[in-house]
Amino acid sequence: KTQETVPSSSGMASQKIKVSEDMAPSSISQDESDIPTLAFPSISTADFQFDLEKASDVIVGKVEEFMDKLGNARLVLVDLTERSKILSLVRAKAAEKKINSKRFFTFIGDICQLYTKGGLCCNVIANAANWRLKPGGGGVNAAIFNAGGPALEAATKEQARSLLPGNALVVPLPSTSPLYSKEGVTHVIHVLGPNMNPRRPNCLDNDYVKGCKVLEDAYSSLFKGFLSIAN
Ligand code: AR6
Repeated sequence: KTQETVPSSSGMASQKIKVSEDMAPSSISQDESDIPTLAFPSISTADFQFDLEKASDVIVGKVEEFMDKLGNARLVLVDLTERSKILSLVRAKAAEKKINSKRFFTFIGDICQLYTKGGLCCNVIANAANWRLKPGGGGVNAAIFNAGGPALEAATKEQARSLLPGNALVVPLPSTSPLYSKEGVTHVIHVLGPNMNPRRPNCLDNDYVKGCKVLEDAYSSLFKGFLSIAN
């Protein structure tokens, strides 16, 4: 592997240096693949138009709550670009709360190519889903269903046909899915967050009391789902 295949920018500078200079990439993937790791996007903050300040408070609060249940597992918040406002907000708030950066960090990249493009081993990825658990619709949902292929769609249908806001659904990925064979992802966890977009179903009309509660429930369900398969 060349320099280009290691994380182009992983929120934590120290991690970047470690991956690119201190260790041989092959030994990294070996060591890292033993660590249960959940990569998750920021639920509800793009198409569902949830306020970023409020969402970052919820994310950091929930991560903090689950920290001592993690064991050696890791949580990684992912977004596509280094200009991601949600990643900056979460990084700053996590640092303020002195959250262990080995157990929780941010990462820039496509959640469907974390291993092949970013050198980051994540055995579980979360999806910001729609209530019908349908492929398409843009955002990270379209990307994950696309990368997961028909095997992900079939495995999802086997588990459930719909999801209520604030809930998560753990889907074991068949080894025929490219996400499994290429990226090492064994489970996808679909999460349905609160919606503030009037053009999408179940819009909460800016009710952030309810919205924050639903977003908290969504992350609780996600992290509990992850822990149920991590250890
Ligand atoms: N890798 C990593 N992060 C991504 C990727 C990716 N490939 N694509 C988007 N993000 P969104 P929502 C980030 O809109 O707001 C869908 O149509 C993105 O920058 O995907 O919960 C579903 O079908 C943002 O930070 O999810 C639902 O109807 C985060 O992922 C609806 O959108 C979430 O953005 C859900 O809306």
